[in-house]
Formats: sequence, C-alpha cells, structure tokens
Amino acid sequence: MQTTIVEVFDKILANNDKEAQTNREFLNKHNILCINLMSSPGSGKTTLLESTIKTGKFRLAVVEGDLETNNDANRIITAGAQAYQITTGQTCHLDALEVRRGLENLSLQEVDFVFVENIGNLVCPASYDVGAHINVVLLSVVEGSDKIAKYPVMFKRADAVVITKSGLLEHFDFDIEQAKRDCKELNPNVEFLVLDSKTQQGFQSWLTFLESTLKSHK
Ligand SMILES: Nc1nc2c(ncn2[C@@H]2O[C@H](COP(=O)(O)OP(=O)(O)O)[C@@H](O)[C@H]2O)c(=O)[nH]1
Ligand SMILES: [Mg+2]
Repeated sequence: MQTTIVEVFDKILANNDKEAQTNREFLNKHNILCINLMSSPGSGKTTLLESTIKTGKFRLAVVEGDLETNNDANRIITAGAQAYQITTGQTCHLDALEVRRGLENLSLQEVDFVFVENIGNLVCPASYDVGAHINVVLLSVVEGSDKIAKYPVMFKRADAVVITKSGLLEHFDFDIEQAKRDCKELNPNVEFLVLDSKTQQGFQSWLTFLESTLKSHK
C-alpha cells in the first residue's frame, strides 16, 4: 500500500516535471525570465512585487497563487502590472499546468519577467517545478532565522533568499549571520539579500539582482 502511494506521487511529479519543461521552453522562446517566489503567507511576496513594479524599471507580469480571492492579482494590477490569479481551493502549491494557464492569459509580448507568486507555505511548493528559471525564497524577520534549518528542502532549492522586513530587526531576535550561514550551507551559491520593501532599506540589492539575472539570462 505504502509503495503504491509513493509510486503514484512519483508519477504525478514526473508528469509535472514534463509540463514544467514545456513552460520553460515557451518562456525561452519568448525570451522571458521566470522567477518563482516562495515563502510563508505574510512574509512579503506581494509587497516585494508592488515595490518592484513601482520603480518602473522592469517589464513584468505576475501569475498569482492563493487558495481563495483575487486580492493579490488586484494589488499587482493597482501597482501597475499585469496579473492573472489562480485559486487552488485546497491545494498547497501551484503546479506547472496552472502556471501554463496563467501564461496563456497574460499578454507577454513586451515582458522581460514573469513572476509566479506561489501558495504561501515553506513545504509543498518546493516539490513542484512550475517551469521557472530561478527560485527565490523569502523569509521575514518576524518568522525567525531558525526556519531555514527547519524547512531545508525549500531553502536548498533557492537561487536567492530574501530576508524581508529588515526594518523590524531591532524588535525581533532574528540572527542575520546565522541565517546567512544556514542558507550557504544548504546552497553555497545562494544569493543572500536583506531588505525592507516598506522603508526601501536594502531594496537596491534586489533591483541589482534582477538586473544582473536578466542580463545573464539573455
Ligand atoms: N515593515 C514591513 N512590512 C512588510 C514588508 N513586506 C511586507 N510587509 C507587510 O506584511 C504584510 C504581508 O505582506 P504581503 O506582501 O501580503 O505578504 P505575502 O502573503 O507573502 O504576499 C502586509 O501587511 C505588508 O504590508 C516589509 O519589508 N517591511
Ligand atoms: Mg501575497
């Protein structure tokens, strides 16, 4: 019985990987860089995107994922970019076919980046390739630096880790150096950024990361 469940899950993942590869080929053909944003709910994914859009520096579109509501897609549209909302009902991750639906419903002719704002949690999205080129994991100061060691699968897959809400550091015992060590241990090549999307402290490092990632992708 146990074996059967594992086999079914492996098959689901293998099918998803195939669909993800199709998404990546589509994105490559259109010269679009896709970034999968993952984190707990509330760590600041939508706020990071809003602040990025408001700089006016990037041509981007967003595939939004939540269990319910169009709230985040509406926030992105209000900030000035295109967005397509996927609502999963009960599912804790976006899969490649859902992201495909997002890509098909966005107008991508004049876009350099597609961001996927994945479903908020530090577990399920790590297992599902959505066809992105880059994985970015956010962790807010409020959540605690110990979460990297507790949820290693997601942080191991991160090309960049963004510590958000740095303006609140003085109120929380988040250990930035420990967080950096833990991230580097899981992935020595990880980009480690610390910023606050509200005060803009450290925000330039994020914009520089996007610029250089786009340049090396083209
Ligand atoms: N002070 C501060 N608040 C933030 C920051 N990023 C997000 N927030 C706040 O955290 C809450 C959740 O942010 P949101 O972007 O919706 O998180 P998401 O669920 O990851 O998309 C909101 O009240 C934001 O205003 C930040 O960098 N600094
Ligand atoms: Mg959000």
